[in-house]
Amino acid sequence: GHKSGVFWFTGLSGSGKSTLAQQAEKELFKQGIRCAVIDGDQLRKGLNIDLGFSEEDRKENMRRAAEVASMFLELGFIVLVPMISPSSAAREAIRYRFQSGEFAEVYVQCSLETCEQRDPKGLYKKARKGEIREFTGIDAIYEAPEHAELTVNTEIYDMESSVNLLVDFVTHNYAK
Ligand code: GGZ
Repeated sequence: GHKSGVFWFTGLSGSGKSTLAQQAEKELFKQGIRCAVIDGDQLRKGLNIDLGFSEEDRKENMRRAAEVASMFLELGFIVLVPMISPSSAAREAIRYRFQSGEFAEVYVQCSLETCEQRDPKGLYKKARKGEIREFTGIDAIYEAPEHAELTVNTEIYDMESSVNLLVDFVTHNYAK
């Protein structure tokens, strides 16, 4: 096992990545595991405020998040990174930034249809009306992972079960 690791959550907007990461962080903390959440949406309010949603900017967004994650990893943390990360190639580049035993891709799976129904921030509605452009799943591509270490389907499982699945995966494979 390992004492720390980076868990890179990929999935559509509204798939539940941020909620899953936040709740898992709470649970891992309760179990005495040092844990940090580096949220793409949050980074975009500060460190990544200069970035938009072009392919290049998303890639840079991911690169910076990976660098921050790496710093926490070196400090011995379990690092959860919820970030859409729509491009398979960009995710592979991130994977190779880390050693094999310290990185895992977590696919937060949920159909576009359900994410669009949830639409917690009304962004899909805006994207459909053309008020937001390059929106993932609408007019920007999302490439689902084919070899994620863990898939959490938030469409089939409720948040509590999804959190349990993730926490078990982390504690059994990494936080030993
Ligand atoms: C995708 C967008 C966009 C566009 C704004 N495309 O679900 P949210 O609302 O709360 O979080 C999403 C966030 C996406 O940031 P990430 O850093 O995770 O994306 S990426 O990895 O692709 O760089 C979404 C909101 O920002 N949002 N415009 N055009 N999501």
